[in-house]
Amino acid sequence: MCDESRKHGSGGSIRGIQQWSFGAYPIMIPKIHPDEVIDFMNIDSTDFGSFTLAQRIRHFEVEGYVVLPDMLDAEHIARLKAELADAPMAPKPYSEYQTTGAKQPQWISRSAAELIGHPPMIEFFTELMGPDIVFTRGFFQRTHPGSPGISMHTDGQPHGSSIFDYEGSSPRLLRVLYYLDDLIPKRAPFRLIPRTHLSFHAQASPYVRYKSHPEEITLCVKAGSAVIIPSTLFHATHPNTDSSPRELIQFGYRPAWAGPIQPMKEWDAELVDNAPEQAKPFLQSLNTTGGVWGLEHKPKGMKTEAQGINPSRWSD
Ligand SMILES: O=C(O)CCC(=O)C(=O)O
Ligand SMILES: [Fe+2]
Repeated sequence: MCDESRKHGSGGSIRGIQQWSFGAYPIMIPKIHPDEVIDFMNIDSTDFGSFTLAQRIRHFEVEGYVVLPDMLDAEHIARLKAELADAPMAPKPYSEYQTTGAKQPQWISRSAAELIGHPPMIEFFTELMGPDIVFTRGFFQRTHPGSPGISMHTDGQPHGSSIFDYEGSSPRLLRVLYYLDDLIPKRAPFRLIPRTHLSFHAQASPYVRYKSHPEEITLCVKAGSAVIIPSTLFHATHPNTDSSPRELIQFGYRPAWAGPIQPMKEWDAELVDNAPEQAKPFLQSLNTTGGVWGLEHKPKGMKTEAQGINPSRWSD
């Protein structure tokens, strides 16, 4: 799956700074600190393009990730990039080369807002989670040359946390990562530890972080691919040692019943009113929940079937 054929100029190294040139313009690539280097990659070679719906659901639920290739075509990627080109960006505390949009991308770019209800993704989500789905958060990230990798982490903590707020407390939450550039081995490819979302072991505490893990794998997906993970899966990135940045739009979704443990600040009503029609069904209250305290032992109208929990849902 990895494509190393795109080369960007020619390179050399001066005092820890990698120098690349595009014609007459030299580009300095800051060297990655030795502590930040992960010196191995187990590149995943799964042929996700051939997957049936049942295989996609099984891979997501059991392995803890699935790739949906070709979710965005070249024109769509170019439009998203153009609309987000001037988005105000803020650096992460650990590196000025890792930047994230100061505002959520759907409130800056109409195309990013439409992407919330992207029909092929919603078709898959409806099979995975049922039809009542809440969009929880959008992120836009630009990972510049010289950025160290992201440490192994989960995107949710069941009691809430300073990084993910109460969004991450939802008992079912997923992230979809739309990559706007090819993830080649040098350009901050995605890392993950399969099946960690299933572990009952204390080492799977979502409050713990790891630098790396011997059984982690690396995904080198094409631009326009979407990677989908449960919030409780351990995942990370490699550094960007390429000469060009890589951009990512990340969205959070959950089934409507799986609300957060504490109230969250609602969306600005005006932003929701002005959102594209295809996004609106997912821009529900962030406090939508099926949580009830007073349960009955034998409520009226109990059903006798439910396809979404069929053990056979992983077979066609
Ligand atoms: O940049 C990536 O590919 C992953 C980003 C990520 O995991 C995060 O922002 O929580
Ligand atoms: Fe993450």
